[in-house]
Amino acid sequence: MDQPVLYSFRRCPYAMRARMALLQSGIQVELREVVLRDRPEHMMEISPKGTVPVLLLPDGTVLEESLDIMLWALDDSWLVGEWKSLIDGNDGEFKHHLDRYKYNNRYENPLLPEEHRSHVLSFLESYDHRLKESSYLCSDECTIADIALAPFVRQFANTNREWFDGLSLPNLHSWLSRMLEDELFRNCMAKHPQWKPEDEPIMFG
Ligand SMILES: N[C@@H](CCC(=O)N[C@@H](CS)C(=O)NCC(=O)O)C(=O)O
Repeated sequence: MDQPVLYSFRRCPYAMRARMALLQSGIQVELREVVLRDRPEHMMEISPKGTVPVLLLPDGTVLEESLDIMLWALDDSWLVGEWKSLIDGNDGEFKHHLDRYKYNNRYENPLLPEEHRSHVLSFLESYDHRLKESSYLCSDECTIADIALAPFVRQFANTNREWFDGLSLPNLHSWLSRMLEDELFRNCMAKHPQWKPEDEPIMFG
């Protein structure tokens, strides 16, 4: 195996951030598109927890957390400011409320969807505040925090686009549009059929 192998799922926000980081770094990987209800045997062998993304390196190392894949792909110039606490907040509280807002009936004893939405809103207000100071979350350049958070803010926005667009958060709106219109995001959203072991490799990057 000469190239890393990435098990990915196009619509997964964790996989999106990993694909963006890999594209940004210019590292080419073999992309294997996963359908979550029909996960490949090989992926489950190397990463029994069964989540995507998973990156298998040529030396056999397995990276099974999107943040580890981003940190492996990006050089230190991408780690700026409070990137770690922003990602922790996103992957923790933000994601918790996003899921319960979007898929409220899948959870036992959730708050009302609107209450979960309000919790997410307080994060968005703090992002908007930051984006008043700089073009991106931690600096005037795009950094790891922007790549890591944008797919989740996008998912929240798309849950009720009209409501999101009506918020008075101009800096956040402009940031999200810039992130989603960027080539990096558009290229990371290319469509691929479900991977089968007998397929010719699809190279990504
Ligand atoms: N902490 C993991 C989370 C990855 C994750 O939860 N991915 C979802 C898809 S968006 C998944 O694979 N879920 C497994 C399932 O739904 O069974 C990471 O950052 O990579």
